Amino acid sequence: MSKGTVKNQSSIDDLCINTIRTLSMDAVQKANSGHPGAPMGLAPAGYTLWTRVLKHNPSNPDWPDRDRFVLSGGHASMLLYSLLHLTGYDLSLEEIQNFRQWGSKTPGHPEYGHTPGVETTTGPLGQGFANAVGMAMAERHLAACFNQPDHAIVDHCTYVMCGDGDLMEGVASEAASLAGHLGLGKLICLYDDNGISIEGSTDIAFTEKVGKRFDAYGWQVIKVKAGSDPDAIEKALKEAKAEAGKPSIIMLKTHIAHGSPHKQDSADAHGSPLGEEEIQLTKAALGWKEKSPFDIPKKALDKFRKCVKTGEKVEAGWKSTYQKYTKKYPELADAWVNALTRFMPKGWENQLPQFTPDQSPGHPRRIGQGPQCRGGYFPQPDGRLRRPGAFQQNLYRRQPRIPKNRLRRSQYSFWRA
Ligand SMILES: Cc1ncc(C[n+]2csc(CCOP(=O)(O)OP(=O)(O)O)c2C)c(N)n1
Ligand SMILES: [Mg+2]
Repeated sequence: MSKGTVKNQSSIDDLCINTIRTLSMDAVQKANSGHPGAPMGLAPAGYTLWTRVLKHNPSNPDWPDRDRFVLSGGHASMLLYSLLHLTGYDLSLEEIQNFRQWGSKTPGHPEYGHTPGVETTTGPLGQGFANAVGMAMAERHLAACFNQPDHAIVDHCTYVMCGDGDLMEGVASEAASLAGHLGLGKLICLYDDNGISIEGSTDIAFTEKVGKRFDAYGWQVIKVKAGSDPDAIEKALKEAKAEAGKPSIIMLKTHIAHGSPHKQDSADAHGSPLGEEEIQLTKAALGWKEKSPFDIPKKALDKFRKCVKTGEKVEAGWKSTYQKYTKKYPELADAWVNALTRFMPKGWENQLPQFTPDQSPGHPRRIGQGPQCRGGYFPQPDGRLRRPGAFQQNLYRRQPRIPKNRLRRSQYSFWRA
């Protein structure tokens, strides 16, 4: 083993973490294709987030006020599939065994709308990170439009896991800059700072100071040296959640292919199966007792599945708030349903401004008038409802530009582009 230490499974936490690792290496091995290293290194972070912090209900992946989880490095998909199966989403063990097979629910990279619980399609590095920024913006916007002082029906965090490859991409930089500008305190990034990328050490092509860059963007930067320790990860997550005015990046020092005697900390584990022999050696090093591939210890499954009951309870709490909200604010509640179901009232298109080719110049500003003319009730960032009318021609423009970091009654400035 090159660096790092392997902690034998002495506790239920270790048993659960190793369950993610073994499922990931077994699935990649069976498919003879895939990326085992990142899921093995990120298993402690995934386990800690999903079982201790994430607000989710495996029985209802579409519950509107769930926390969002985005796996930006889609190549680490077996981490996500393991978590979905283990915590009780509608993703069977058979689907895990069919990883990367035609028609399965477990494609090489996660696909939105295909696998229950996958929040967005990821694979092109950096894109998931940017999507997460968009989700956090959406959360703030919805909260500003719909929450009332006595009833907060929108109050969730967005978590994104990303790797070196994501942070090399320009799209992630642009999105991170915007998130910092807007002070998106409910956006939390877990960065897999494993020092390895597809071609080898990050020394080859990625030596910038990531922490300093994010600090300059206006993010809270939290460094966790013990990136495989669930308690250290949980502490960092709590610190991140406590910072309401800035997004947070948690830089986790991890080991790609954690536990593998010959592949840990090596790019060999990035995108190839470990090999049958190495898997046996790794399982022995982890203190894994199960005999066959894909075996899941009952104790570990029981622990993970507690998420089902907890999730149902948390959603039930939200539902009771929502019911009170619908009674007290029936019009807003209607608008909320319309927004969620993307319902456009009949005849909305009649309110679009008309342009003819001779109108010059084809100024891009005119394009902005389109979405401003949506018919029907239009929820405003100040929580009031307005009916369509002449004023809508300049709906957004008439909104005051309220400074960043104001969670209520805030309005984004879309004039950045
Ligand atoms: C935009 C884009 N460029 C290239 C790739 C191909 N690719 C997939 S994973 C990867 C390396 C990612 O490195 P890292 O995030 O460090 O993952 P790790 O090796 O630590 O698992 C690359 C270049 C991609 N998926 N998307
Ligand atoms: Mg890496």
